[in-house]
Amino acid sequence: MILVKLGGSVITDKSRLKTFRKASCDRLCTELGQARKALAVVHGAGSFGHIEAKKHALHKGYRSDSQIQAVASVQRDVRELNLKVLGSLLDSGIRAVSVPPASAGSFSGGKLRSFSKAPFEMQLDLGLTPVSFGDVVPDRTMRFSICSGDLMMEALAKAFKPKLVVFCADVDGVFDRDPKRNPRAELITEFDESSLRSMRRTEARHADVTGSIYGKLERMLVISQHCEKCMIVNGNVPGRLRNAIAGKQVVSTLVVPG
Ligand code: IP8
Repeated sequence: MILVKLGGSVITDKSRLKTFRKASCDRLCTELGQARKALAVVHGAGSFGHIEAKKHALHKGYRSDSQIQAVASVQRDVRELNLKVLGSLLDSGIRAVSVPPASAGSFSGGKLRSFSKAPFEMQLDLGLTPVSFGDVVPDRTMRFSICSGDLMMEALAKAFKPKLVVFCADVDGVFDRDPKRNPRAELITEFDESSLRSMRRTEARHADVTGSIYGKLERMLVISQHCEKCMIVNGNVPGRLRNAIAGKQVVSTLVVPG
């Protein structure tokens, strides 16, 4: 099985509320459609989730009744994005079905406490492609919390041990410095525990509601222990995802355990 995350920064414009990047999403789904392999897809929330979730501090859990309207509207908004992604996948010939995180997992303290692979397995057995996403979820101690798409990626990787895990980002991979600010930034082609240790912890103010780059990379290192190959590719460059799935050499960061 191949597990793919379509990053929120690729399929949406993260700076403009609820702005879907349809052309990018359609192209990535066309590339996925050419894979002809069992597939599970997870997508981020991008500007359909992060902007409003941050404004109402939904990642901090229940603070006051004033947040409740936002719990409902952010849930609706990420489902709106999910429907758009399903549309792109179906148009590419992929028989995609939606599996929201709370239908497979239960959460407390912002963490996934139990996960049932059955809702995904049943769809895969039918030849369908399950599609999950970052969402606002019920939480036993916080009353509600945010489940990131990356958390679902980790749960799915542990449950299904995929051959290949691909994260589609809006950059070529992990760099030694911020490539958007520093033109001399160099791509790290192989990222492991020691690369993580030598990285400065990203400051909290650079983090979105599901955490910093540092935390995301920590999670990818865990994922890399449960699959044959885990990589980050630039989803904005046509052909990268297709070639990565075909096993061809592509510009990327390979995330390796140990
Ligand atoms: O974009 C975030 O999921 P992510 C989910 O995968 C919400 O980190 C609702 C902001």
